[in-house]
Amino acid sequence: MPTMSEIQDRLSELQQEHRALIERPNRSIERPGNGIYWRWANPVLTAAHTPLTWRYDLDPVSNPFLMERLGVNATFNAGALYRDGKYLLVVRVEGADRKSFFAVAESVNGVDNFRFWDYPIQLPQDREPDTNVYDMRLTAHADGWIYGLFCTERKDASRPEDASAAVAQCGIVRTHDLKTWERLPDLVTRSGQQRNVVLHPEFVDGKYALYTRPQDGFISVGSGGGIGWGLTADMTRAQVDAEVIVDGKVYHTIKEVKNGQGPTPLKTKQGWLHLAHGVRNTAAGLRYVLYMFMTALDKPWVVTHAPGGYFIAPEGEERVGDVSNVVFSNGWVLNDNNEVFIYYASSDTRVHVATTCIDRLIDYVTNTPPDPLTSADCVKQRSVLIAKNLALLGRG
Ligand code: M1P
Repeated sequence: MPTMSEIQDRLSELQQEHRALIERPNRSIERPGNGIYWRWANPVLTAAHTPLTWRYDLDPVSNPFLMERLGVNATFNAGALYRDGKYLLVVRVEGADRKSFFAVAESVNGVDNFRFWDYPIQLPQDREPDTNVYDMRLTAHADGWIYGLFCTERKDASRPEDASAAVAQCGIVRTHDLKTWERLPDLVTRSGQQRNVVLHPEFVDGKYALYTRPQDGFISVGSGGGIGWGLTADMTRAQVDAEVIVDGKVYHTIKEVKNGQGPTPLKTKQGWLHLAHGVRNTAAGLRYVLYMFMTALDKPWVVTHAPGGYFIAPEGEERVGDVSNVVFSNGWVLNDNNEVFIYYASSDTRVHVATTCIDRLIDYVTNTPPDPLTSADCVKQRSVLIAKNLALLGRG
């Protein structure tokens, strides 16, 4: 058996390693880069950032080997909010037992030193209990509440013989401080399954507006899919009776298989800025990338600008993880200096940040040409750019 002094040494070593990870300064990379955004070198959150008190039993009597008792597998897909000069993330934390839960981590500069609050969020279970919850989108709504919309997953009771058969729906909570949460009934729609539901921050025609993602199956969207849009009069009994598709799936594009709204859209003078994920299939499995579009200020369900291709695709270590070749974002924030912090997760494993500003994003979205949809038209599109550049360089 280890002696008390050996246990103490091991604890000090663990604490030192944890502190060094959390306090490690981050740095932006990729200059000169693509001019649209800058990635930061280190992930802002990993499983190892979770407090030791969540994972180890620190009592030398019940845990003389100071073993990890409740492991954490991953931290990813974080909702985000900027409040009182702080960057707050509601992170999807996945235990070694595969269950996800939510926990708040905060930082004063948004790029490093993220620290989890002492306890994860105790999500009220006063309605139909959830088996698994994930991917919360935070919306500071014009009604004064902060809403958290997330995926609640439960066993599909109609298929007891299939242990994997599940139903995904949109769970809803609201809060003023991210500490006390009120659980509201799940969103009711006409779709059998829903994921990636996001609340628009303003009333539209006096109603709450929701971006949805109707789907037939748990993984596959089937004949459904696309980013939908619907209205509800009341978030305490949210029900969307009619969904229109804002941004659909398109053959041979980055969103051929499925797509989904990312974080709550950002309001700009030119329109609503949207970040979304698009999914295509490959021989190596699904590939998730992020893309952007803009919708009209007075009609947030109408796309006005849609740059072609992806905005962020997995790179380097981002390409590898529990679900490889995935980037996913459900949180970004606009701070008081018009800077935008994009929190994106890679391969369902860790959270990264990329930074930019509103003006760059507006320029990117409004001036990047759309996807011409065929190889021949892509060559024509690129040739126009090349000819212009060669003329500018005196080689035209
Ligand atoms: O594994 C990739 C992502 O898959 C799902 O997203 P979607 O419903 O759009 O396919 C979610 O489970 C998400 O959490 C996950 O990151």
